Amino acid sequence: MDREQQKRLAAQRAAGYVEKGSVVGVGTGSTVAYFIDELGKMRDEIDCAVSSSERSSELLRERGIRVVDLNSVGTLPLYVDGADECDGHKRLIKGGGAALTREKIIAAASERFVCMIDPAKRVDVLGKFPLPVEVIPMARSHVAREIVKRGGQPVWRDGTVTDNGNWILDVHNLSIVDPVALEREYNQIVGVVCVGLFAARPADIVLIGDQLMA
Ligand code: ABF
Repeated sequence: MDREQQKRLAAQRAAGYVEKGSVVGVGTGSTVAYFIDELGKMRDEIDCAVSSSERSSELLRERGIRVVDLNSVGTLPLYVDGADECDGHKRLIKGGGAALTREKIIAAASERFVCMIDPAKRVDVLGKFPLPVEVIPMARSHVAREIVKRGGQPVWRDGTVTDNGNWILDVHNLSIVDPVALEREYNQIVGVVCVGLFAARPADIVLIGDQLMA
């Protein structure tokens, strides 16, 4: 089964977690695009969506799904998103799609976070995928120097501006044996808006294709 079929299966399985009449938190990326397709088929059974990116908002609206601001709803019952890497403890690297900050906010505001991956993203130790870090533009060089001091190799994702008007540094050559500690450490660097480690708040359920990760 190829990667796209795996992604589509995961999205179909994730749709099964959507409660009737609920507000659904929606992530960003190509796997989420399949999930949005599934939501479109059941749009009369959901209330509306909270979206993690302008791109996902556009896809949702094209399928007739109302998109609302997170501030207008309370805690969400469900957030569904993809990831770039996932370890055996459901901790994730996210942000390849430059939507990490809003994704992390909605995940924090959701009772259940269902993450959809294809098998290639399942790793023992996070870090082969460069770790995205969203920074305030004026702080890019300062944050890069601080990351170098901590053993990382940051590369500016030149040309990418996030939906929040910020920039991204991708940190290479990491072997993240303690993702919670690294998330906390990078979060302390002045100028960092968000770290693409979802470890303090990992996924609750991980779908690898249509298989539930134990
Ligand atoms: C998004 O999903 C990003 O955090 C992550 O980079 C992306 C994975 O995208 P895809 O599903 O296209 O592989 O949430």
